[in-house]
Amino acid sequence: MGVLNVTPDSFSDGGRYIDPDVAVERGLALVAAGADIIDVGGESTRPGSAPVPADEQVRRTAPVITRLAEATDAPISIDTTSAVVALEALAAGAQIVNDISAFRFDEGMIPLLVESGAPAIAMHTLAPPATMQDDPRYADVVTDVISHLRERIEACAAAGVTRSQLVVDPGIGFGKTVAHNLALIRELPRLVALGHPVLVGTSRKSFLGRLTGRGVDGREMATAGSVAAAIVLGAHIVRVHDVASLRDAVVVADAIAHGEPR
Ligand code: PMM
Repeated sequence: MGVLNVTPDSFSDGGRYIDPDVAVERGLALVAAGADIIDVGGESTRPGSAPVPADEQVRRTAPVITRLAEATDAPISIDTTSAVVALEALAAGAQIVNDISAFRFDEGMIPLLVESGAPAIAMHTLAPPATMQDDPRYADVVTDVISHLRERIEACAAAGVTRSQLVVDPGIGFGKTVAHNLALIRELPRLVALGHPVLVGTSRKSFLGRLTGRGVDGREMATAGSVAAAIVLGAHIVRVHDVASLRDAVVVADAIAHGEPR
């Protein structure tokens, strides 16, 4: 999954793709570099960030999704916690909903999944981005994240979402210390055992900076290390900014985990 943030303020690519022409060009470049999914977002979720109104998210993302959907067959996901934004994105040609709140922040989200049948990513976050990094604590991070995601799957299923629609994501960096992030990746097989496809998003995140001492623009090799580990430990989808740089690491880790591609 390649990241396309149509935002002025995302932590690593904020402001770069706010012009729709540049965003569409970037989205197509991600696909040409090997991305199987383009994840379009109109709201930064960096720690401390404030929510962006739904109409502004729609204004940023819908025109880009319309043009991308005309230009490529690669599935497009919409990275939002707002049901209105997700609905407009699906109408514009997106096929997947990526919700960092696992459908908790907007009560319209689960009904939208039932209505649309769209595949959807349920990510764990301890709290909204504004406060999530204020001293995050767990009894046991891996057990707590898995029980939370299991609870969200059950809430979706009870409302009529088909289980096969759902992908789960431990939410690396969302209300987590470095130790929490490392434990979640190390113990990924326990999340894989839930029986849903697993997405892991480590790309350029601050725990990689803390481990390597590098700024956000120098974390590509650190991202490669984390992505390779996540794939070998069972991740099905990895969400990255620089698909061109990371494709080879993904191909090799995938071949080690599952055998050569046919
Ligand atoms: N990380 C960010 C945004 N959206 N969605 C999912 N499913 N998983 C993630 O880890 C994730 C996400 C962080 O912000 P960025 O778009 O600036 O990388």
